Amino acid sequence: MPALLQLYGSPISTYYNKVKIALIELGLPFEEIEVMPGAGQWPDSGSPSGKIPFLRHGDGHVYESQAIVEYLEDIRAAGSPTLFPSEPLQRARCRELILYLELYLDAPMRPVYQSVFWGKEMPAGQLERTLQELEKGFRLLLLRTGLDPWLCGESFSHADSAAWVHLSTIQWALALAGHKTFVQDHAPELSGYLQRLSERPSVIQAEADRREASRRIKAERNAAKGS
Ligand SMILES: N[C@@H](CCC(=O)N[C@@H](CS)C(=O)NCC(=O)O)C(=O)O
Repeated sequence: MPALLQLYGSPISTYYNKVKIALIELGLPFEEIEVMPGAGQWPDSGSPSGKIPFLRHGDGHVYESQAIVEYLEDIRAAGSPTLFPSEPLQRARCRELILYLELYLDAPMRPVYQSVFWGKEMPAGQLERTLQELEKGFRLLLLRTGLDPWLCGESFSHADSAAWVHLSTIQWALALAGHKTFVQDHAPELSGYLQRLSERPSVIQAEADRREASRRIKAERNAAKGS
């Protein structure tokens, strides 16, 4: 029997959910093993960078979400669903859109996440700098997609799982930072697309698990504070 795919990380993590949505969409059976960043020692129980997610498959490990989803494509059975377009230039555009999301939208948000989700102090002027960078990120993304109806055309692709985790988290964090309508105001084209994504069964499942894990982790933290 082939080894089961084991996804390590936390359902509250954006990059973990990018991979999880891909696994569900590809119809690959997998097991989830909950670990927080830096929780384990590489190579036995952690990743070289300390980051999550990572994948274990038999005796092998794959680190970095993009390497993981490309591995999933490499091992899927011939004729089974794929999350990459078949035409090479469209495949390249799909990978390009993932990079836009990760480099020009997620990366500038990191200091804001640290502040609104983890209570760290934000350097002076950081929010304004992030908002400027986001405007550029949205411009790049929208220059290269017609949202017709998905990011890379007619079929849901790896770019869409990345888009959901990053865009929904950006919206949530900006609402907490007092900019609830920023995405709507600066990239109104994304509203219908985000609605479509939120109705996708793979996204509904990942979101339900994220909410549940988030509630549990918060309760554990509060209990630890009280003890
Ligand atoms: N480039 C990595 C990014 C993964 C990442 O940043 N994961 C976050 C959780 S969403 C993490 O582990 N953060 C802890 C850290 O930065 O040390 C990937 O694509 O897997």
